[in-house]
Amino acid sequence: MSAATITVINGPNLNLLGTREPGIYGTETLADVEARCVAVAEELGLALECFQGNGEGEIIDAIHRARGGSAGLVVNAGAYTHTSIAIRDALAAVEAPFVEVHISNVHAREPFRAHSYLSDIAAAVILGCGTQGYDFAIRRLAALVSDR
Ligand code: CA2
Repeated sequence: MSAATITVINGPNLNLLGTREPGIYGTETLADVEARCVAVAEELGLALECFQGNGEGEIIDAIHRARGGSAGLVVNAGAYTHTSIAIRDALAAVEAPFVEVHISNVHAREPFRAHSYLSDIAAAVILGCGTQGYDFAIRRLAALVSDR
């Protein structure tokens, strides 16, 4: 049997990780984060696919591609978290669970970051753990997938 696949989706501006605002987002680049996700998935016997997009439509297309093929998703939709009913609808159409991740503690920032269109349909939400949140999310999905 082939390994279950976890899909990691990062939204707008997360390609800039490690280049600016280290006090909020840390010093790791997106490539560093994705490499760590691959290592964690390998440790857990999972396959991993990563996607980053700056546009709402391309993120929705990536979520659609995960339908059927992916056992679970890690989603940091960036600022679209706070605005996008379309990304919410795409995630609601995926049978597999998703874990919402934010590198920063959005509740300790501007009030407009406190609302998420995704949290109430997420299997779990991880906030303010830095880029380690992706690691936690994959481990949580591994537990959820093995329970199915
Ligand atoms: O804390 C998070 O992970 C966020 O999803 C990051 C988004 C922000 O809009 C959300 O409210 C919270 C922004 C990502 C921007 O990433 C950058 C990384 C480095 C330099 C500049 C932006």
